[in-house]
Amino acid sequence: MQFHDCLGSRSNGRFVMQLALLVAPFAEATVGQAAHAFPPFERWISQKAGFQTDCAYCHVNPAGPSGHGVGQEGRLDERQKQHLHSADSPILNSFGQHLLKTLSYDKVVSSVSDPGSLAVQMKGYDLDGDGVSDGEEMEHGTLAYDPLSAPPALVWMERLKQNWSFVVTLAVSSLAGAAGLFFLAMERKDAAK
Ligand SMILES: [Ca+2]
Repeated sequence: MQFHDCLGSRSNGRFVMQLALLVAPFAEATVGQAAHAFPPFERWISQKAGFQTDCAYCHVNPAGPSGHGVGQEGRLDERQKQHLHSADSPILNSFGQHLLKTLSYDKVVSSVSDPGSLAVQMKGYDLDGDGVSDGEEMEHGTLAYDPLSAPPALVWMERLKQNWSFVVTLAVSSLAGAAGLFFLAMERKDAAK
């Protein structure tokens, strides 16, 4: 896997500037120490999450866009290739498309030198509506396009915030009920004497 894999291809000056970022992961692959070298975004998410993610975090194909498989460039027709860097890119999953739609292709690519800034920019969005922002999901490695994939603690906190009045009411009611039962028991105990 190369830099090209998780960012798509474009033959212009920006990629030349970003070439330096290619060198380290590509070198890892060529020296044979790793069969799989990780592009900056994938590597950042994996480091933050504490487990290995793959290109499927943003791309259709877990192996990235290079190749002839589903969601890879070799399988696209000319019309589809015209949309490679647009918000309806055929090589991106719904979160990848959401990133381009929200920030633009250029902003996403410019974040490659500081992947954490991409997560910061996405903290104002929640694509899957699970209550955990896209940026927080990136930091935890959970899928920002899947409401069933989210950090449990953050989901619990969000639900607590949304339902705090119900929780308080339930707690007060429970305490009142327990107190009532206690005094009733005490009264019966006194009456039995
Ligand atoms: Ca979310």
